[in-house]
Amino acid sequence: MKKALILGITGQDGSYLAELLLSKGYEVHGIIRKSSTFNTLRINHIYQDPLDGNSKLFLHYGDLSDSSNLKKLVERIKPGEVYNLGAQSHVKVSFDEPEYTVDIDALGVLRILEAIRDFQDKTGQEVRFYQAGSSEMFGSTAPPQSEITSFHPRSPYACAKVYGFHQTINYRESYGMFAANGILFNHESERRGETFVTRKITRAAARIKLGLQSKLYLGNLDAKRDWGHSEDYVKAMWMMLQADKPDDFVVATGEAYSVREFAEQAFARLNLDYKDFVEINPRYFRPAEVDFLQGDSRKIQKTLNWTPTVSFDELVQRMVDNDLELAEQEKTLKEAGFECYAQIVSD
Ligand code: NAP
Ligand code: G4F
Repeated sequence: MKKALILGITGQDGSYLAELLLSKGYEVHGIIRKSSTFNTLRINHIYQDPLDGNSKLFLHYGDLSDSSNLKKLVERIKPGEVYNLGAQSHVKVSFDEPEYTVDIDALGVLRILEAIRDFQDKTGQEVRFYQAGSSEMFGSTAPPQSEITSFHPRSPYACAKVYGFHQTINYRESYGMFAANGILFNHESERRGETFVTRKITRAAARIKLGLQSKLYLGNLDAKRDWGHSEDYVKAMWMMLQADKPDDFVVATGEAYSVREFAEQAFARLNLDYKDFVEINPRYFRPAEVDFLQGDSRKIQKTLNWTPTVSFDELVQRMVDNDLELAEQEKTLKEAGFECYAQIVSD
């Protein structure tokens, strides 16, 4: 039986990847962080207490800042594939917490690579490694961006991801490791974190529709992104580790839309005009913006036969419909006297 270890299993991509690997018969191990509240919401539906039966999903406490524990976990689990999706993944937050972001998103990659190298040296067993690189690495370089486009990172997050990208290649070239980078463009879903712009918009549009919220405050509406669906993108990660040789691939739809267009379409799905509800607030501007990301994914389409299946229209529809359902539940609970979803800051 194939065995995989996922760092970042509680995140959007980690949860879809865990589902995909379980459906392919893998034994899946995930690293979770100790938290004072439950942080396994996205994987509760696939988790079964190993004490209760025949579980194929195992969770372990760990953190990308803790190299000794990462080494122990790799030695104990003996995975054939490791997917590093763990990160402080919010670009704006990386300006507020640059040192922490670089520790986890850059040095964290080095720590897990070292843990794998040690294990391979000791056992001779191959461990295939996937590193979650980002289109943010292109920063201000003009679109369309492909594997041969140069990087010009514009945030602590993007600088850290560039480090992780090059270190992954360095371990491939220096030690012959099967180490692959995905350069993934923005991908969203019904499970997207609520502080990323797409989910912030779809949640707000649904809550506004039901009278639970009156305004939506956003930053730069003119930024353009190439948005796909996370379920398609985790398939690309898996394909990269099944390839004959390790390589780096851009994963993107090839189509770009502005934040304004996303908002327009999301509100329109609910028969609302975004202009009546969206206000610009400088709080959500970034010290440096990435204006235009649009990927050229012909390499992975040709080499690994990957294609995106969810269009922009379908993505917006699925996210809005999901958030309308959540807003309906919230409204019902509120009317029954329960306060179920506090509206706190959202970057
Ligand atoms: P996400 O939802 O923010 O999930 C991030 C995951 O990393 C969570 O499981 C989080 O755990 C975990 N994590 C955070 N800090 C950690 C630490 N110190 N040690 C170990 N784990 C830690 O992100 P995502 O959208 O799924 O993205 C997955 C990866 O792809 C990230 O590396 C991201 O930077 C990268 N990426 C994402 C996109 C995109 O558009 N989604 C595009 C390109 C690249 P908690 O749940 O405990 O916070
Ligand atoms: O949704 P965002 O926060 O995503 P961003 O910065 O593109 O980063 C995401 O995609 C990257 C891949 O390119 C990942 F590597 C990264 O981990 C993350 O998943 O912002 C998208 C755009 C930006 O231009 C931002 O300035 O939306 C603009 N925006 C406008 N108002 C806003 C807001 N973004 C957020 N988060 N909140 C706003 O109120």
